[in-house]
Amino acid sequence: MSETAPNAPTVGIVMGSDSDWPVMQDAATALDEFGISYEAEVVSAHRMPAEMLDYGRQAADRGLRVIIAGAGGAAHLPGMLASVTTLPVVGVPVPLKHLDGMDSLLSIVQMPAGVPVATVAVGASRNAGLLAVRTLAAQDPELRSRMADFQAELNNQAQAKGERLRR
Ligand code: RP5
Repeated sequence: MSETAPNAPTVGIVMGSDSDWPVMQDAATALDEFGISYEAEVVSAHRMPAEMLDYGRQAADRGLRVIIAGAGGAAHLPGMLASVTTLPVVGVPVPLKHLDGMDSLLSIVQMPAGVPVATVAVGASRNAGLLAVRTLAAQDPELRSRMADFQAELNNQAQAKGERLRR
């Protein structure tokens, strides 16, 4: 059995390159809003394969509970991590200069049966962060209550927009 450090992060945000950070930082912002601890790392599937496999294999024992993985182009990082960890992996297709992120999306979403990656929309790393919060909230009533408040606020904002249109 392994020991988890008391201040170990709960969510791992990983990406194929530091050039993905402008997209991936919205996941970190969402986690910050809910007070969830996280780490952010570059772990390239293609340029750092050994480190990437180590990261996935050690993630659960280090105390991580969800991995958010973003990559662009031939975006194999989320799927490869999912193949070596039992943790839920949320995949973020990062759009690059060509193909509008369709290459990233298809690389991440088309996983073989048995190895799931929860794929969000192209560039939608905020939703990846919120999905990580929901995953943690399933076993945390206080966090679930804060997610309910967040959703109620979304509802209020949508209603207010509708009212402005009707005026
Ligand atoms: C992918 O290649 C990375 O996830 C990134 O989206 C893309 C380009 O990386 P850089 O050439 O900017 O480092 O593996």
